[in-house]
Amino acid sequence: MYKKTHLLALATHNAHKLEELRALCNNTPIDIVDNPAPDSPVENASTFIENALIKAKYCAQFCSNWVVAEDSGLCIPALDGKPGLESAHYAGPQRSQKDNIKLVLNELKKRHITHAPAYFYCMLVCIRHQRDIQPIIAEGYLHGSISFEPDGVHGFGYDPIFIPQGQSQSLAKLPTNFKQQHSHRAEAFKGLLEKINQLHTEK
Ligand code: ITT
Repeated sequence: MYKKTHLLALATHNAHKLEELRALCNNTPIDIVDNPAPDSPVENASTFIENALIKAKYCAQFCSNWVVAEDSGLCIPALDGKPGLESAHYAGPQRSQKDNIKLVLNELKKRHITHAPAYFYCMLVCIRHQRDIQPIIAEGYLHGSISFEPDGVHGFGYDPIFIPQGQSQSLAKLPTNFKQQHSHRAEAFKGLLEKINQLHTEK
């Protein structure tokens, strides 16, 4: 059993993110507790990092732990980077993830695009308290392309239409440990962990 020395609160209401980040904490000194905030702040910034900080600072009001938040999305250059920051609600505030996928595929078809490179991006921020002026930050990418036939049941969001570079199946079809090793979230988490460890060895 790995000794857990850092207990971080995760500022998300997305159960899939929580599950993926918890799994990434295996064999690390980090453990993640549920979001103590009763609701979510408005994410109205124009960059991933600012939105992640909005979530982290909001959550930090409700606990004394260090807080981690992440803002992520699918970016498709052929759609000028969309859904991007709007990934969670691309088809509208009340629409499902299936509607989001449908809209992405329709937008590509409308432009007669048959091959669409794309990438997932994840920005992770960690703050020690609400007024932390030096947030610890790390980012991650997963490159690939869009599949026009949604397929698979693993994961969440756009996983059924995203084929990682070098693979022939969607993220939702690949074994779940693929994301644990290669995802944008996994890369960002590794970076964050290195920085947190560094802080502790510098002390
Ligand atoms: P919180 O703000 O509560 O963390 P959220 O889902 O609203 O949850 P974001 O605003 O960061 O989070 O939006 C991220 C969206 O990007 C997410 O809802 C998916 O649509 C998409 N996304 C991010 N990572 C993904 C992944 O690993 N697989 C599939 N889709 C992903």
